[in-house]
Amino acid sequence: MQNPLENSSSNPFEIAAEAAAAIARLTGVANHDIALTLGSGWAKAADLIGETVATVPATDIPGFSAPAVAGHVASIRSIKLPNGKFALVLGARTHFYEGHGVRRVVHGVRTAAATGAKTMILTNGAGGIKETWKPGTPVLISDHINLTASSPLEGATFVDLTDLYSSRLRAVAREVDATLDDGVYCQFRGPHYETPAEVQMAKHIGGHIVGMSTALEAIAARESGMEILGLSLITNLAAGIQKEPLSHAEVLQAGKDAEVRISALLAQIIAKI
Ligand code: 8IG
Repeated sequence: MQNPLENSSSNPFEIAAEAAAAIARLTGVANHDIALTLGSGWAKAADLIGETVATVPATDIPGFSAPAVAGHVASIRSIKLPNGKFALVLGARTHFYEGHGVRRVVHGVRTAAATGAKTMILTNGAGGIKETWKPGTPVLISDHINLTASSPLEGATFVDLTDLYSSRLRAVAREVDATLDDGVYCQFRGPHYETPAEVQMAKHIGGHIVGMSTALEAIAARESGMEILGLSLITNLAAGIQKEPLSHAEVLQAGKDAEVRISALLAQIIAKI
């Protein structure tokens, strides 16, 4: 079945509205207040933030499809928070490197906005450039550099990206954990990791974190009027910063080791939003 988002004559916002309607029908929750995309290492957090009301396979919702990478879960969950609000958890992220186009990459964010979510929490597993960060360190994203040469915005849509990663929400996160460091996230296309020279480039242009997601999603979230919190789990030091070669297995292991701490962190942040 062809994904409707890959048909250039379709309207991505209409498909997001259809997806939101399907989520309302399949979860029984008419509107969501906050949405989360859980990247590598963050999946367990969903269990801690509240009571899961419904779990829906992402493939039952217009515009979504099965994920390409082991360790990413293809489901959408509705969670009732202790304060009575509802969180939409997007476990299925489409990455830009999959080559399905940027509309598919940001469909989860646009769907979240169409369900009523006013806050978008974007999490990821990423490489760290700051040598003081050990694998397993969560950091706040303070800003990004989009190195994909792409944008989710179509036509002459000029969107301001000042304070894209909300300073208010970063302050909320620091009320929970005052030791949280922050950094500028560089989104590369991937799926290869960077060369050490590319990591040095990222460092020289002001980057601290390297990854393959989040920036395009944040742009779409801002376009949709949501307030954004970005969190990276540093699962490895970026190529050349660490002496050993990078491996996906190591990345998954670092995520597992940090899971309990970062899940609790995220749950406590959400309780304060
Ligand atoms: I996890 O070192 C993870 N994702 N681009 N570089 C890039 N993406 C990543 C990395 C990394 N680690």
